[in-house]
Amino acid sequence: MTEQYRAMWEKLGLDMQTHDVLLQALPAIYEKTYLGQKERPQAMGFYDYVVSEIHGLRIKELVEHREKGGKVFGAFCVYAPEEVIVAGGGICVGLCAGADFSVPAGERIVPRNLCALIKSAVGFKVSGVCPYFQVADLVIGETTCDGKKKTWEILNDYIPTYVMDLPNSRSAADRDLWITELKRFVAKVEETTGNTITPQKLADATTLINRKRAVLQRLFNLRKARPAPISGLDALLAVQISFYDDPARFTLKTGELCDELEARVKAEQGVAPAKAKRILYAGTPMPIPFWTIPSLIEQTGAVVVVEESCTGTRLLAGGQTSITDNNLDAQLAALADRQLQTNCACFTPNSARIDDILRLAKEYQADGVIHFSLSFCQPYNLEGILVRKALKNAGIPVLLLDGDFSEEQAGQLKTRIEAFVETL
Ligand code: BJ8
Repeated sequence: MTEQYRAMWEKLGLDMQTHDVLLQALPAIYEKTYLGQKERPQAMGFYDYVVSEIHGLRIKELVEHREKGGKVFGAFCVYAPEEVIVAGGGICVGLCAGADFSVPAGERIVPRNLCALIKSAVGFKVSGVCPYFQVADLVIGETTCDGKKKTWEILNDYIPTYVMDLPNSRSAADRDLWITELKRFVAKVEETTGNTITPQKLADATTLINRKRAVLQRLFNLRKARPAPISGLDALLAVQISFYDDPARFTLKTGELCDELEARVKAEQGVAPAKAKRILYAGTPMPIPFWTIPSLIEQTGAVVVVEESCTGTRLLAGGQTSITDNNLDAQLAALADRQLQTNCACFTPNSARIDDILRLAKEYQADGVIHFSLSFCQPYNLEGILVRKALKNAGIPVLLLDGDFSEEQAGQLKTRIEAFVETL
């Protein structure tokens, strides 16, 4: 893909030399992690193609959108409301934040004792190797953990960054605050795009995003089957791509994947034997291309059957956003009510997350839970202690891990994961 897109990347101001190094490394990692898997669903070919074109075709689409006067919004959190962006005629993309490659550049700007996700994201922007950052008109930050909320002030020197004030608990006053924030965001999107967000436009956008959410929920429901019809690695990839791809296309192609998985479930065909150990992943999100944890788990012969994370069930929390009537305020309230069911560890108390993990362990027949938190992520590392206590009380085996995106860490995690799976 390199030659075909070179002029576009140069125009976007990418650091071509460093970008070439990244592009050379990615195919080998992908091949090693993904293409050797056994019994892969045929429909995964679509996601393989999307990854092979991740800096190509999708970026071209975003550039073309901008050439027609459209705007691109970059986001880092499931609390950034894609529905509002789409209603304003914008495109929302998840920004790159899951590679060790960009961490050293990030560490030159922000302290080393921040989680790898933040350092990777900052590194991608300052080193000019992420075309998504280059094509974005505005970054949406949010006040979740301390690391993120202070990083936005620094990132704003490199790219315009708008911050949404997410409350850290869920009282009636907090709900009001978040609804106010959504209204403020509507005004920001209107100012950025020059388009007015009408109730009808928001209803249409909500319908589109609801469809994407519904197909992802269908994918997760199919993973409850035994034997598991899809690997944790492949399911994670589909979710990661949902943050980048065109929502309508993604919904269509993921529907095709689900059709295939449904046939597999009927035929009792799986990616691993029915007796393979089933693992629930809980913890911090796994942004593309961070595939280490499911890869290590599945190398042991176990299967990841569900992820309690924002690249998993937390993304789908609250189900469908109801489109109450043709009234903007009511729709924003419905959006807030749906979003506030996402149990991010930045909330306190956050016992609903623990209830969720217990429920998911049962529904997906998990033999054990691996809770992974990025190092220096205080919310998830601390909440992991409460998760472990609750799971132990329920008699569910649990392993608490923390780490980063590096190869060295992967070696240590491998030993601990292997030992845990063996005990199940
Ligand atoms: S709603 S989980 S996507 S904030 S890993 S940057 S918390 S120090 S990512 Fe998240 Fe939204 Fe919450 Fe979900 Fe901070 Fe922890 Fe780093 Fe994190």
